[in-house]
Amino acid sequence: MSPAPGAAREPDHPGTDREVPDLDHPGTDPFTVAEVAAAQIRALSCVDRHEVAIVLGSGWSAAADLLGETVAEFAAGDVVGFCAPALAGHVGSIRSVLLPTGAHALVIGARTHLYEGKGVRRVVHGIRTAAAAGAGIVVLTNGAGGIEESWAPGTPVLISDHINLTATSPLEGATFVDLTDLYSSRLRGLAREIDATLEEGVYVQFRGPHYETPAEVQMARRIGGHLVGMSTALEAIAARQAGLEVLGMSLVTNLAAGISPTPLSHAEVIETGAAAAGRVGHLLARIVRAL
Ligand code: 8IG
Repeated sequence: MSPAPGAAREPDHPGTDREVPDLDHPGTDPFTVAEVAAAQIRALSCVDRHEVAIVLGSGWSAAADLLGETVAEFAAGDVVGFCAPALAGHVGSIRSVLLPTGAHALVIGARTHLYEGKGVRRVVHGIRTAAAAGAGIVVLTNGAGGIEESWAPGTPVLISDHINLTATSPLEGATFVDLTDLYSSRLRGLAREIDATLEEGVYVQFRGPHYETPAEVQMARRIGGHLVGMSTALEAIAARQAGLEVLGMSLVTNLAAGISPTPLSHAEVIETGAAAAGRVGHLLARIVRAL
């Protein structure tokens, strides 16, 4: 017998006894796949509800050990719809962490980027899974290029808004979602209670994977951007659709192209991230406890 269309291209997964729908099949409802993934996470972690989700981007992975007690950790490839990470410097695991407040956090170190070419559904699957796992808040972190000269590499910045230059959306069909105050002013206020010196800026998402030309960075600046990166905006849109409150934070790991006289390198990004890891990890842990 041939399988139903859109069914069972994923490998075996624990916590499910039904056929796993294929996220990439146009006939598959991505929210159904997220429900299956959330059920697997419940089964794997024995945690019924994760109240907060945290996506760890470049430079933020040290936070995973500082947030609280890791209750369970699994490879992204063990949960339906998640992909193994494409890149060195990106963690590929998903953790269930018990916070000191008694809340449970789903810590997603396995981000799929648009530039991987796996489609927008994969990019936002972690967000939809977090919502299905019970999260009401998502913290999106990333490494980014800084347009503001005064932001030295290693500076954490709160995202106040975004400009999506990817020419795509995670929403399908006539789904008109309001994005006013997408990066919750309430949550930014809580973050600034932890560190009053935190700066804020507008994040501009490019598709990548190349970095910008200096002219593109000047364009991003003139249209109101302060940070350039290759993630987060699409995830934030999906989070708003799913009813999540969003806190976004960038770690400036490099000055954007043309702002600094030296060319960009991925090695520099990793190095700066590593140097800032402890500091921003502690900052993130303190903020998450206050949410
Ligand atoms: I880390 O300068 C990091 N990610 N687009 N530009 C873009 N993405 C980035 C950059 C950058 N630095």
